[in-house]
Amino acid sequence: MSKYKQDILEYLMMHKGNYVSGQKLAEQFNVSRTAIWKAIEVLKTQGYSVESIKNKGYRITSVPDHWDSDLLSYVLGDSIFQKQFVYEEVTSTQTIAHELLMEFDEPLLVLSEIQTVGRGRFKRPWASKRDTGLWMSLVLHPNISYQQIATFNLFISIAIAEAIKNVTQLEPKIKWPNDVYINDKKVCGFLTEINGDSDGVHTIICGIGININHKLEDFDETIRDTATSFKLESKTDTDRYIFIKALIDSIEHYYEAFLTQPFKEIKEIYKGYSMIWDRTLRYTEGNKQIYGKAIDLKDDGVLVVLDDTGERHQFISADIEV
Ligand code: BT5
Repeated sequence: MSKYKQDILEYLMMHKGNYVSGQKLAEQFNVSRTAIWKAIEVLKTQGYSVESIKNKGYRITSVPDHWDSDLLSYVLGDSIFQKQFVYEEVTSTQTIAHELLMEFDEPLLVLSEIQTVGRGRFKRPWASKRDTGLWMSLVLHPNISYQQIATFNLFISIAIAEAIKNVTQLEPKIKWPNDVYINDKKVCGFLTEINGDSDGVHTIICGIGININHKLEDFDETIRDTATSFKLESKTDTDRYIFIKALIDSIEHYYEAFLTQPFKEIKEIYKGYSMIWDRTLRYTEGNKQIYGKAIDLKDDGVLVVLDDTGERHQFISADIEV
């Protein structure tokens, strides 16, 4: 049933706006009209609105707003992420991705409606409310040196910021090394984990969390003043399928750039999105904490910060307090 459903769904989506007769669908997929009717009923139970008019046929009028694996596969088309895993609920898509990568050699996309133990860097919690955001992990197999991985986050953060800007028309800003903000509030955090051996990095597991349709009360008190969502900033709902399509396209583009170009080629684009220049901010890395201004981002991704006394500091990853 699932295969029919996916085929029928794809066909109806391709002809969205038009009616397609049951007879036509039956011929197309070489099944009975009853089988078509049953598949349409399944689509309806999964949140699709399908109009059916006598002598005209079927027409999709709206799609579900929850993650549906068939619709996702249709929307992402011939993306490099052909292996997609969609869950209702997981502890963390990052944990699932680590398990799945043992079984598959190709790029993987792991998505869940809710995470019960979503995590940020250094095991900090990541709030992942149901039906509101995008909680996703991507598995990639780059075959690169340990040195090269240092700039991966820089490419990915541009990919995320650009997708947000294109879909929402908002002004996302990158907070080095792994956050995206809108109007000084955090809308996205991502983390990059790697597997490698003595030859270099062979697997990247990149977990991305983006707040999309959250209302203020969807954030608990601990982050209500510091977090934001597309909805809170634009006062309108964003179609998560349109956004994920834009995001994956953008990530594929910048991942290709990461593999083929040095960071300096896109450094000016990065700086244009960056929110940390010309501001005195608090930088914390391990036990080290300073107040200073970022003055340079080197080609290898190292951030150079000048403190109040004029001393230079270099960071490869730090928490920055805005
Ligand atoms: C991050 O960590 O920002 C990386 C978050 C990565 C989340 C994704 S979701 C899919 C995948 N599966 C996972 O389990 N994780 C990844 P960090 O820089 O450590 O920031 C964590 C801090 O952000 C927390 O301590 C909170 O202060 C804040 N925070 C937590 N949830 C948030 C949210 N939904 N929106 C904004 N801020 C949040």
